[in-house]
Amino acid sequence: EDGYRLWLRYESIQKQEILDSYLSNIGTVDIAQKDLNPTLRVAADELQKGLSGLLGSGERSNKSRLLIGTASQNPKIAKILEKQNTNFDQKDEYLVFADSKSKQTTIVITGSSDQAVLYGVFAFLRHLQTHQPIEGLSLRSAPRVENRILNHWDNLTRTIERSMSGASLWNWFDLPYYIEPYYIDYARACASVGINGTVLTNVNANSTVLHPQFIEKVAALADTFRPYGIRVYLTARFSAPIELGGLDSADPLDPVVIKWWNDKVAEIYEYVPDFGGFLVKANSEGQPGPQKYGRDHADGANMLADALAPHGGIVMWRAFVYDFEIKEDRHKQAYTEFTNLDGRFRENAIVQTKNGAIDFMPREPYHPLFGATPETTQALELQITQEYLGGDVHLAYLAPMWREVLNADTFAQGKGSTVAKVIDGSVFSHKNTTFAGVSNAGNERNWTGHPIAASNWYAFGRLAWDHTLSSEQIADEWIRMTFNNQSEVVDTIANIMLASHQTVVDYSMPLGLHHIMAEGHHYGPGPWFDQGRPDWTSVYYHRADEAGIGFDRTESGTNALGQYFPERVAKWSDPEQIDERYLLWFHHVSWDFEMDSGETLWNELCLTYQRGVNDVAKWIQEWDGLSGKIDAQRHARVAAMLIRQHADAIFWKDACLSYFQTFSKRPYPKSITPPENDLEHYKNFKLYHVPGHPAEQW
Ligand code: BDP
Repeated sequence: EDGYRLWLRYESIQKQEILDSYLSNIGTVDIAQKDLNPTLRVAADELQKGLSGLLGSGERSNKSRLLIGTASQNPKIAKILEKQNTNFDQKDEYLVFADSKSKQTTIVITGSSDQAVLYGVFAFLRHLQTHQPIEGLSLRSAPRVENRILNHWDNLTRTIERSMSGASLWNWFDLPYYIEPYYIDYARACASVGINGTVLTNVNANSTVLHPQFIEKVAALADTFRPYGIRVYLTARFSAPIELGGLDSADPLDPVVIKWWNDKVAEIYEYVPDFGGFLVKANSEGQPGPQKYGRDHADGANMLADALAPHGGIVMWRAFVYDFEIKEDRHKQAYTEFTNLDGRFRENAIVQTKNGAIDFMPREPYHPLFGATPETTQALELQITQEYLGGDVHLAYLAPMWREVLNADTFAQGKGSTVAKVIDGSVFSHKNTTFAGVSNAGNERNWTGHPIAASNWYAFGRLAWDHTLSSEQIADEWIRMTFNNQSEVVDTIANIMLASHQTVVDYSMPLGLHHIMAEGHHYGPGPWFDQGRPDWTSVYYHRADEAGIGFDRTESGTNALGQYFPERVAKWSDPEQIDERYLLWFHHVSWDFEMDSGETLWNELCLTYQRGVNDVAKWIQEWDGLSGKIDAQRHARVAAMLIRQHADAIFWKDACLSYFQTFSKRPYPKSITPPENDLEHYKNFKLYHVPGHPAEQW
């Protein structure tokens, strides 16, 4: 059991009474052969695969039947839906239900499109994998967001930026001739949670991917993914007209440049008729962009949007922008630039915004840009890869973190204007709604390195489909499908997973601390780091001194807080009232500041680091208790990684506390295990064992 099958394991059901009930209600699969296009064919194949795995060789009722297909392609389904007066008015909406009469059950898996039928098949199989009753079966769901897209930060050399799960999945050298069988399993995994797009290449883009030799390779991947409803996207390097086209400019208003992109896009569509479009990182961290020519982000985005529009493509223009000229607070730059451009973007130009304003920190307050651009569609970009959350080594289930952002109220149109509702278009009524996640999949046998990290891929897809799902429900489903349905297994793993994000925050960057990681790699601590451009250091962000710690972003500081809506500002500008999880993000407070618990800030900081460490120690015990209850192979791998996570957590705590104590000059509270070494030891530590990582010594 090496984890390759992810949550699509379809292991035979051992519980007799559940198996019996399924066997008597799930009959022969009836799929009309007429118009059986590739999507319906993979839906039928998946169903067969799932049922033969789950039900094994058990005899299925010959009285019951299972109908699958759309109304237009399967007349029997059309008849049933007509009788029930069922219509579909939403894209990719599926409907799965059972109609039982004495000993005979008819199960129908249908929907508004072929794609919806495939989603319905996966929903039905999930129902069985999680041992839900078949009586009264009725599943109906439609995606709340149109584009649900994985962003792969994969280089053409097959390294993956900020990931540790092996090499890139895309075997460019052998494409287009050789289709790795795992491409299909990737597509199945994506489709099973409703993901319908994939950006194949890194945001730090290489224009070579736009060369016809590469487009041919991209087309082979697109052909492979198409039956699963997954469209392919690419990152567009803004200077490609120069590098690839031999032009002397990439000015987005230059007719020659415009023509180059129009031709390039038309060429791509010849190879990939349903090409999704481009994702662009421009004028950020050294990437080329329109500002070089005195143009702005809207000029750049619109040029590409216009090239893509006739073919039905979109451009996702990233709001993660900051340049080399340091402004007073990097936190403010995206908001300033993009609110000024609101109303200028084409309908198919979407601004893609990270969940927070700095950069995927272990915990960030939601980005002030959400809700601040009523005329612009904004996509949410999450990071599935755990760049700042212990790489693929630490156990961190991220649904609770994403829920925090989705639930956050922006107050854009009064109370209840949550980030989720801004993204799904219900606050400002936008088209092309988009939910993006930086993928954590690589060519490791189990795809994601840490076996539990696959839950984040799963959770991303489920939330992109339906952002109202709870972290608990998603964890519960994933555990049952990935491991098994024994309640002790489900409860133990769920408890660990649901606590894990908070735990990682506790031992790394608690109480609103951020960007205090080591130089170059983002794995371990480096709160002392103070070299180079200020906003790449740690001291710029924690601002610890003898008086206290934290970044004053209120009116008395940079006033980045002022970029939020007034209701939010009112609450967060007062250190006594702000949610303490964001305290040091917005306030510089004294070491003796009194926390809700009654402890001083210094003591609370120490106790929080210690709690993080203690939590991981507890998990080690709890995970031990699962021995023999889940398969040995994955059990052993997680157990080993927890030991490393514990050691890393201690390292974080000891490094940070011994450093911060040089400012606080206060003793550790009694219940703290004091750091094992002196500060120099932590400062001198270097991590050398991650070859091939762009940061070299990750
Ligand atoms: C940062 C990563 C960097 C990415 C950048 C981005 O450290 O590798 O290129 O984000 O999102 O988190 O563009």
